[in-house]
Amino acid sequence: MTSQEAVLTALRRQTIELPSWAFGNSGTRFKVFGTPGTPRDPFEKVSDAAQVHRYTGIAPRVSLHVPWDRVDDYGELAAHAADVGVSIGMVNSNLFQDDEYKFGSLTHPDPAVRARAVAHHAECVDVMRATGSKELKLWLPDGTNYPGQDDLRDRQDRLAESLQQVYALLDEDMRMVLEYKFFEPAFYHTDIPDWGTSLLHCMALGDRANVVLDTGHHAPGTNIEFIVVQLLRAGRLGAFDFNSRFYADDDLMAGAADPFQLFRIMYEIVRSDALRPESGVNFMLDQCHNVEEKIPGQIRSVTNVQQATAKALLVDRDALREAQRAGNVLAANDVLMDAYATDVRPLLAQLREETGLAPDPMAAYLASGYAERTAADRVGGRQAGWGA
Ligand code: RM4
Ligand code: MN
Repeated sequence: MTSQEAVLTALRRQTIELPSWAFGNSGTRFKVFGTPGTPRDPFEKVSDAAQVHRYTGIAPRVSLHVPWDRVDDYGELAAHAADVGVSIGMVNSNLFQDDEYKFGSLTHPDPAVRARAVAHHAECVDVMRATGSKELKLWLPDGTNYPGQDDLRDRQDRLAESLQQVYALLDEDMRMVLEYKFFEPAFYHTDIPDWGTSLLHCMALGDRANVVLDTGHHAPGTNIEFIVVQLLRAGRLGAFDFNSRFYADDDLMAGAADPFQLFRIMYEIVRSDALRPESGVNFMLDQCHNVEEKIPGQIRSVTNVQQATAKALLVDRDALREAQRAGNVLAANDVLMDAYATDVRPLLAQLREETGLAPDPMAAYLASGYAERTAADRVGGRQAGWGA
């Protein structure tokens, strides 16, 4: 059995990055429900993210989204982050909210629109320089709704050229991560629908371009852990966007829909020794909290990922290998299921207590009075969120 100390050592080094947009109001196409105390600007989003770190101890970075997190002085935003105990993580670009992008952004038939989409990344890189961020994240909404609407192959060529221009904007110590999504907002074809397409573009770009795996961006039944294995083998897994899906891209709390899948994914991470920060995989959440409280929603998600990780670390890999070599199917399956069935909550409570944290982050946050204070303080002003 893996020693408890080895498990704790690995867990002590784990970090999870939080999305700033999880703290703003979001919703469905039908309704955005407001929440008392919702941040009114990016500074308040960062403050809320810092609460998640304060109680979990493993969420020290906040991912920004441009333009949603546009501020006059990004240095000031980074300084604020440091003041509240976190730092700025990835910078996410936005290629889906301008009228010009109706028929695509980086793939658009009109070179002027493509140039505009590339130029947006120059702004993002400036934000990275001002905040100390080292990762630029791209998710491409481009695609078509009808067969024949545009030329599929030309769009790939245009995409490759635009991506090269974006890649060229990066400083030497910066990298790019490229996300895929199988459908939506386009319904017939998507220009980066899967990990293979993302990987091909990353490989054409260079060593500093890697794939982002958003757990919500696959067809039902897809074996996501297998994709994780392939990308790790190729040294091209740049980041996760963790969330849960029941139907499509539901952006629900990580581990809520299928904690066993999350465990299987984290097992492959542990198996390939990719949990270490030096492995270059950024473990991020990409979620929104439409009906649940936002800070608690993030705390729950972080602890779900942490629990799945602890269980993955508990897998007795020697016993597993032995059973696999012997062709003992049931024994091998048992080894995994044993680890999955372990209640790791006491172990995680111990981990927190040794660093001076409360054993139960959710209870500690709820007892802190932060939600009541912000609900009283953040009155008036424009609410920041989607489209802000
Ligand atoms: C996409 C994708 C991106 C996120 C946007 C808002 O579905 O998951 O990561 O930034 O939504
Ligand atoms: Mn995502």
